[in-house]
Amino acid sequence: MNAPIPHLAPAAAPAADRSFLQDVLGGLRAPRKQLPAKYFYDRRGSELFEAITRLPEYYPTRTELAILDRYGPEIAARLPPGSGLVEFGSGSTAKVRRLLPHLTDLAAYVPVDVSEEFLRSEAEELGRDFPRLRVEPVAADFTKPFALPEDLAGAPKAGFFPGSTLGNFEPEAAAGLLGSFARTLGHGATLIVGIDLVKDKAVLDAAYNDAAEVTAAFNLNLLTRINRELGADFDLDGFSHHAFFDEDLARIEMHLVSRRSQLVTVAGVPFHFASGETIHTENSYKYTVPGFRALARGAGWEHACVWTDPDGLFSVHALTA
Ligand code: AVJ
Repeated sequence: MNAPIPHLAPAAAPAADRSFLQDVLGGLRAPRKQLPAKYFYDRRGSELFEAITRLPEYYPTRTELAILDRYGPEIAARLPPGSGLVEFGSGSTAKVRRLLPHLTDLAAYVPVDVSEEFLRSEAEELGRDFPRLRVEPVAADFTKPFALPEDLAGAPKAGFFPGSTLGNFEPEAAAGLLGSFARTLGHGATLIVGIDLVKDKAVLDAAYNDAAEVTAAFNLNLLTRINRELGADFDLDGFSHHAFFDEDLARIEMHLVSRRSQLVTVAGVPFHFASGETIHTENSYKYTVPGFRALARGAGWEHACVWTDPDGLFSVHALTA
């Protein structure tokens, strides 16, 4: 048995909460404090992210949607006929809705997401809007192995991983994830992936430092979530949002900067923050088209096709296993 954790009833905490606690304690104990970006997306965090996607400075979502709209028929034609379409980390179904009108012979659409409640409600709504589509949601963390619905065993598979979510992973982990998608989907599968592209630093910095400070609220909401779910006492005024593009590593880094020397307690465990010390909360890697192609190849995927917008801001790739 684990030692009892103050402020929490371990026996009552579901497995997901326990790994949240372990990940937070582990991240704050590291010499350079960090927290996994996947925990941004509680209800409020998901709402704030939706608001980010509508900001004038945040180009990725609207650019990717424009690519899907413009090349939808071509993208859809890359999927094996009669395939089961698996979306990794589906969240909102806004993106797949752009492809579904061109995918009339799908065996099923399988949205995979950890947020079970949101997953079910989105799946139901999609089923109402596409009555001939079989929707088979799977509540799972796509970074860990999971099983596809058994009735799809005989169908060819396609994967959909939009939004440049892959950018949240270090290149080595990103390659590992692409490899695990290949194993989940099987031989002959197609994977459609959205990848944000390297561009002018000023454009990237602005996208993560919006004037309305929605990204700052999104970043700080992680502390609010930790306070509420893990019995912590982060002072929200004691931390500020910091995001910048590192040109050498080709990634945006987001941090929460301690504005003073302070002590914070998480589930009874004290953590000291020096003034100016940061918690690294997110990486968002950007790729060139050849750079992404090389990453995909190294993970066992053949690069079949790429679509971009006229300004070269964002890319959608078709890969085959
Ligand atoms: C959802 C990971 C693609 O990295 O651009 C947006 C998350 N973070 N603004 C991104 C995010 C800050 C987003 N991804």
